[in-house]
Amino acid sequence: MEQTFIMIKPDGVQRGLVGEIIGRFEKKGFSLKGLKLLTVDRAFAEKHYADLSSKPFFNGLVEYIVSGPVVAMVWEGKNVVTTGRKIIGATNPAESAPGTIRGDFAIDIGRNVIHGSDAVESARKEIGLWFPEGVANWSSSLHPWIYE
Ligand code: FUP
Repeated sequence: MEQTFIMIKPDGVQRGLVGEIIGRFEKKGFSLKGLKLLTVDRAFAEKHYADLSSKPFFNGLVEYIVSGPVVAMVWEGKNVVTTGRKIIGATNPAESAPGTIRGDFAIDIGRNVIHGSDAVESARKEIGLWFPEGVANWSSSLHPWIYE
Protein backbone atom coordinates (compact mmCIF):
# COMPACT_ATOMS: atom_id res chain seq x y z
CA MET A 1 0.00 0.00 0.00
CA GLU A 2 1.21 3.52 -0.85
CA GLN A 3 2.62 5.78 1.87
CA THR A 4 3.21 9.53 2.08
CA PHE A 5 5.07 11.86 4.38
CA ILE A 6 2.98 14.66 5.92
CA MET A 7 4.39 17.35 8.19
CA ILE A 8 2.39 19.92 10.18
CA LYS A 9 4.66 22.97 10.10
CA PRO A 10 5.41 25.14 13.18
CA ASP A 11 2.52 27.53 12.44
CA GLY A 12 0.05 24.62 12.33
CA VAL A 13 1.30 23.34 15.70
CA GLN A 14 1.34 26.83 17.33
CA ARG A 15 -2.18 27.54 16.04
CA GLY A 16 -3.61 24.32 17.47
CA LEU A 17 -4.46 22.73 14.12
CA VAL A 18 -2.90 19.32 14.81
CA GLY A 19 -6.14 17.57 15.78
CA GLU A 20 -8.08 19.16 12.90
CA ILE A 21 -5.47 18.06 10.34
CA ILE A 22 -5.09 14.51 11.68
CA GLY A 23 -8.89 14.26 11.73
CA ARG A 24 -9.14 15.06 8.03
CA PHE A 25 -6.72 12.29 7.04
CA GLU A 26 -8.34 9.83 9.45
CA LYS A 27 -11.89 10.56 8.33
CA LYS A 28 -10.88 10.14 4.69
CA GLY A 29 -9.94 6.55 5.55
CA PHE A 30 -6.14 6.73 5.48
CA SER A 31 -4.12 4.87 8.13
CA LEU A 32 -1.60 6.55 10.43
CA LYS A 33 1.69 4.63 10.33
CA GLY A 34 4.12 7.08 11.96
CA LEU A 35 3.70 10.13 14.21
CA LYS A 36 6.06 12.31 16.23
CA LEU A 37 6.44 15.88 17.48
CA LEU A 38 9.96 17.20 17.08
CA THR A 39 11.97 20.34 16.48
CA VAL A 40 14.50 19.98 13.67
CA ASP A 41 17.77 21.87 13.28
CA ARG A 42 18.89 23.91 10.30
CA ALA A 43 20.98 21.10 8.72
CA PHE A 44 18.01 18.73 8.86
CA ALA A 45 15.59 21.30 7.40
CA GLU A 46 18.08 22.04 4.61
CA LYS A 47 18.25 18.33 3.83
CA HIS A 48 14.47 18.02 3.71
CA TYR A 49 14.22 21.00 1.33
CA ALA A 50 17.50 20.28 -0.56
CA ASP A 51 15.72 20.45 -3.94
CA LEU A 52 14.83 24.09 -3.24
CA SER A 53 18.31 25.22 -2.11
CA SER A 54 18.78 27.57 -5.08
CA LYS A 55 15.42 29.34 -4.56
CA PRO A 56 15.36 32.91 -3.20
CA PHE A 57 12.89 31.88 -0.47
CA PHE A 58 15.08 28.95 0.74
CA ASN A 59 16.58 30.72 3.77
CA GLY A 60 13.24 32.03 4.97
CA LEU A 61 11.71 28.60 4.46
CA VAL A 62 14.42 26.94 6.58
CA GLU A 63 14.06 29.61 9.33
CA TYR A 64 10.32 28.95 9.41
CA ILE A 65 10.65 25.17 9.64
CA VAL A 66 13.19 25.31 12.51
CA SER A 67 11.19 27.97 14.41
CA GLY A 68 9.24 25.50 16.55
CA PRO A 69 8.05 21.92 16.84
CA VAL A 70 6.55 20.17 13.83
CA VAL A 71 4.42 17.03 13.64
CA ALA A 72 5.90 14.45 11.29
CA MET A 73 3.58 11.71 10.06
CA VAL A 74 3.38 8.79 7.69
CA TRP A 75 -0.06 8.08 6.22
CA GLU A 76 -0.95 5.02 4.19
CA GLY A 77 -3.67 4.21 1.69
CA LYS A 78 -4.58 3.84 -1.97
CA ASN A 79 -3.27 6.90 -3.92
CA VAL A 80 -2.41 8.62 -0.63
CA VAL A 81 0.35 10.78 -2.20
CA THR A 82 -1.93 12.42 -4.79
CA THR A 83 -5.03 12.45 -2.61
CA GLY A 84 -3.02 13.81 0.32
CA ARG A 85 -1.92 16.74 -1.86
CA LYS A 86 -5.57 17.36 -2.75
CA ILE A 87 -6.56 17.37 0.92
CA ILE A 88 -3.72 19.85 1.58
CA GLY A 89 -4.47 22.18 -1.37
CA ALA A 90 -2.25 24.27 -3.65
CA THR A 91 1.17 25.46 -2.41
CA ASN A 92 -0.02 29.07 -2.37
CA PRO A 93 -3.03 29.34 -0.01
CA ALA A 94 -4.37 32.17 -2.20
CA GLU A 95 -4.94 29.48 -4.83
CA SER A 96 -6.03 26.67 -2.49
CA ALA A 97 -9.71 25.83 -2.75
CA PRO A 98 -11.89 26.24 0.33
CA GLY A 99 -12.30 22.80 1.87
CA THR A 100 -8.58 22.08 1.59
CA ILE A 101 -6.34 22.51 4.63
CA ARG A 102 -4.44 25.47 3.18
CA GLY A 103 -7.63 26.88 1.65
CA ASP A 104 -9.32 26.81 5.04
CA PHE A 105 -6.46 27.76 7.37
CA ALA A 106 -3.74 29.73 5.56
CA ILE A 107 -3.19 33.03 3.75
CA ASP A 108 0.54 33.39 2.98
CA ILE A 109 2.65 30.91 0.99
CA GLY A 110 5.42 31.17 3.60
CA ARG A 111 3.00 30.12 6.39
CA ASN A 112 1.09 27.39 4.61
CA VAL A 113 0.65 25.11 7.67
CA ILE A 114 1.49 21.73 6.18
CA HIS A 115 3.80 19.77 3.88
CA GLY A 116 2.94 16.68 1.85
CA SER A 117 5.19 14.63 -0.43
CA ASP A 118 4.68 15.46 -4.11
CA ALA A 119 5.42 11.97 -5.55
CA VAL A 120 5.80 8.35 -4.48
CA GLU A 121 9.59 8.58 -4.87
CA SER A 122 9.91 11.77 -2.77
CA ALA A 123 7.61 10.18 -0.17
CA ARG A 124 10.00 7.23 0.07
CA LYS A 125 12.98 9.58 0.52
CA GLU A 126 11.22 11.82 3.05
CA ILE A 127 9.94 8.88 5.13
CA GLY A 128 13.53 7.55 5.21
CA LEU A 129 14.84 10.95 6.35
CA TRP A 130 12.21 11.63 9.03
CA PHE A 131 11.63 8.05 10.22
CA PRO A 132 15.02 6.27 10.01
CA GLU A 133 13.76 4.03 12.85
CA GLY A 134 10.94 2.80 10.59
CA VAL A 135 7.18 3.09 10.97
CA ALA A 136 4.45 1.01 12.57
CA ASN A 137 3.30 -2.20 10.93
CA TRP A 138 -0.44 -2.56 11.47
CA SER A 139 -3.54 -2.87 9.37
CA SER A 140 -6.79 -1.10 10.21
CA SER A 141 -9.77 -3.36 10.89
CA LEU A 142 -11.84 -0.79 8.96
CA HIS A 143 -10.24 -1.80 5.62
CA PRO A 144 -13.24 -3.83 4.39
CA TRP A 145 -15.42 -0.74 4.96
CA ILE A 146 -13.06 1.56 3.08
CA TYR A 147 -11.77 -0.57 0.19
CA GLU A 148 -13.97 -2.64 -2.15
P1 FUP B 1 4.84 22.12 -1.83
O1 FUP B 1 5.25 20.85 -2.53
O2 FUP B 1 3.39 22.46 -2.00
O3 FUP B 1 5.25 22.15 -0.39
O4 FUP B 1 5.63 23.30 -2.56
P2 FUP B 1 7.17 23.48 -2.92
O5 FUP B 1 7.94 22.21 -2.69
O6 FUP B 1 7.24 24.13 -4.25
O7 FUP B 1 7.64 24.54 -1.84
C1 FUP B 1 7.97 24.15 -0.54
C2 FUP B 1 7.63 25.27 0.39
O8 FUP B 1 8.37 26.44 0.03
C3 FUP B 1 6.18 25.69 0.34
F1 FUP B 1 5.40 24.94 1.12
C4 FUP B 1 6.23 27.13 0.79
C5 FUP B 1 7.62 27.59 0.38
N1 FUP B 1 7.56 28.50 -0.78
C6 FUP B 1 7.71 29.84 -0.55
O9 FUP B 1 7.87 30.26 0.60
N2 FUP B 1 7.69 30.68 -1.63
C7 FUP B 1 7.49 30.24 -2.91
O10 FUP B 1 7.47 31.06 -3.84
C8 FUP B 1 7.34 28.85 -3.12
C9 FUP B 1 7.38 28.01 -2.05
